[in-house]
Amino acid sequence: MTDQQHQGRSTDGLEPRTPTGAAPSDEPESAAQQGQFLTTSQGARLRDTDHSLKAGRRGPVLLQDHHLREKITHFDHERIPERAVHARGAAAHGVFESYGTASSVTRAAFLQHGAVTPTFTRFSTVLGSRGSADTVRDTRGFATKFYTGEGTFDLVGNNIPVFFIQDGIKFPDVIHAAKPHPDREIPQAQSAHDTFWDFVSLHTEAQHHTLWNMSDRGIPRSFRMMEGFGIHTFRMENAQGEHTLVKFHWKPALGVHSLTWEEAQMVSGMDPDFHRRDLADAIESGAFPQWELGIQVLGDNENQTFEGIDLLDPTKIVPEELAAVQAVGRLTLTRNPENYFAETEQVAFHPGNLPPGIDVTDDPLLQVRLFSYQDTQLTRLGGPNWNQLPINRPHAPVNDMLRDGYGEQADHSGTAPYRPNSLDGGCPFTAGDAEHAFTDLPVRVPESVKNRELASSFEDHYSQPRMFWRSLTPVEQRHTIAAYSFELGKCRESAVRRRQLTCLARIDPTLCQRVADALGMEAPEPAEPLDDRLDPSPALSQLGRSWPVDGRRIGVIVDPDDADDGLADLLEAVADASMTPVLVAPRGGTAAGLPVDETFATARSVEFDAIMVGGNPVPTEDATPSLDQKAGAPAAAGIDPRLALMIQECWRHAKAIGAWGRGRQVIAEAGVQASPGVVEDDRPGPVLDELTELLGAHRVWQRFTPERA
Ligand code: HDD
Repeated sequence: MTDQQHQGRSTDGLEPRTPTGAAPSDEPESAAQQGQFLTTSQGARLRDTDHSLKAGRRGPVLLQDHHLREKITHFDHERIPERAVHARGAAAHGVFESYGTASSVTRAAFLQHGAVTPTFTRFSTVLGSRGSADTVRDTRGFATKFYTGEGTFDLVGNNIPVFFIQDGIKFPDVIHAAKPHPDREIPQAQSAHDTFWDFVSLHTEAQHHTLWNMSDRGIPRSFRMMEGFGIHTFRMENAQGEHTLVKFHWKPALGVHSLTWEEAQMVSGMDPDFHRRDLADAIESGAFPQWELGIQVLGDNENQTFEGIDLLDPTKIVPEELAAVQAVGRLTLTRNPENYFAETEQVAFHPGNLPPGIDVTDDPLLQVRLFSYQDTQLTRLGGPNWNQLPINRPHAPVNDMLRDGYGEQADHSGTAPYRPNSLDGGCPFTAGDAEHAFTDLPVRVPESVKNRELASSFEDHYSQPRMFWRSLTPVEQRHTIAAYSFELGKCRESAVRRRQLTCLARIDPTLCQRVADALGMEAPEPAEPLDDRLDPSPALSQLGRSWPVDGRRIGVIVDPDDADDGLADLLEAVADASMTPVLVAPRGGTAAGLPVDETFATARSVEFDAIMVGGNPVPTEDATPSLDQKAGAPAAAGIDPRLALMIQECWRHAKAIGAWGRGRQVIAEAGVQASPGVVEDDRPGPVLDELTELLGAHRVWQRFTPERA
């Protein structure tokens, strides 16, 4: 029998459908600022919306004013509870194109050859409130909704492949420890405080995730330059009914890149929306962010282990050198949301949104998540009908028997919302495999007794952090040492610091010693021998490869009174290389007839991936020498101190610096000598070519000396 749910639908080209099957275009027009006249919510045209109805010009406001009451009441209820975690986020619509390479392991239609599926992806920080800064040290959420023709698939992952805890029952505990202290509600969006380090040093399963957080992964340069991970092991089923265990990976086309800690802190102050802006700007400019979705195919076995690694333990990875990540499709983010609240805020993900061919495993973290996400929306989105919000509507036809409740938008027809029935034609029918039904895979549950325990393999908390540490290059290790030194330096309780040092001793003695030195404490000996059972995994390092430079921002600094016609060619060449030129001058207006984008009063080095200096602008009256002194930079004779600061910061952050013409003298006066990553020429063209080459590696890594992390 054919199920009505699958008539005439394919995976691609789908439109959102309401529970009654109505497309959004059938709905009343909800977009504002479009019609000719302003109306009430009931459609009555308004004569005035600026004055309340009063008893006389100077008299009291009348309760009778129904427009006033509607306007104020609606405003009073505009806010909804922010997410308990991942409150701050940015999102984009996109499209997922399947390569078909996963068809041997899954029957999911959206992973078959040529399938094209609309998507919505939301990136987030975990700890901060909705208004917190983007560039804090934190894990980033990476959640994608695939609106497949067989039902929505939500891949709700992070940019770090392991999680803090092994059993979801501890989630409230780790979040209570990491969120601001309950008395003063500080610090905001930070892990650098006592309760966080108290928790992770007591629950040592968290050490692996924490080490990733302290590495450069905790401060991404851009959402577009992050990996994503499904973290848990999932189970797939193919058309022949065979099962496979898999782990999901997102690989960014632009590579994985990070800020330096000083940059991250500066950006938090000068542009708290840095990542949000970067994502929206890139999409708007046509530099569409892309990721390849890959899977590690791990075979299914009774123990659910791979090379001795417990696949049900979400604090463990499977190194790519042991199981290659196989590309199965490509995600391209193509469209910014039109309304932040309606889309980015109201989108609701749920790891239990699974299409036929993909199922969960018994990972105890995932199992608890299956309850939590459904539940949290009841408070956050005000009732059980949040799936009817436009952004959450499946694109597959829905024919459920859920009825009524707050926020019900569907006008369900029929008299018998139960099955079987004899009054509504007995419909709807249930589907079998042939009609693409979702199947709970018939996996054998090992005979056991009820208990509150984990398998003994979950007790290994150190072999993988040690592997991660040993996989980092020296410069990445130095950044990590600096991060621990900062975070533990913010802890007031010496017992907490000492306990965390005992954890570091089991990861690596040098790491422990260097952090202890920074804290002025004694480094403890490891309580157990170091666990070297896993070889380093070079894939875990961010360095050593070259990547496309699309969307990188190049600050072009000129003297507007001395700029020539070549400037237009230079800006065009930057854009032709898929990067964004930003024209910077001491003052606004134009330079060589081109609009100045940023002035010395608004621009700061951290906005740019590289700079090119092409002139020596005369210091203006509003130049602030104190800025120069604050950064401890030597006073530079004859150049604007804000420009000197910009050049010196770029130098400190190991960014490529280019100079042509009179700009060569400027960078020299700012204290920048000929050295790797400093490109000089008489003409801007060759400078740009070399800068572009250097940007492929993201930074001039040689510039980070052992002393300067
Ligand atoms: Fe979670 C949101 C990722 C464990 C409970 N989580 C949330 C979001 C992401 C993750 C990306 C934001 C989704 C969005 O943009 O709307 N969470 C993870 C990952 C985990 C994880 C990768 C482990 C592998 N989460 C986890 C556990 C629990 C939760 C164990 C509860 C027991 N998560 C929630 C939540 C949130 C949430 C409180 C807040 C808002 C929401 O769900 O919709 O229910």
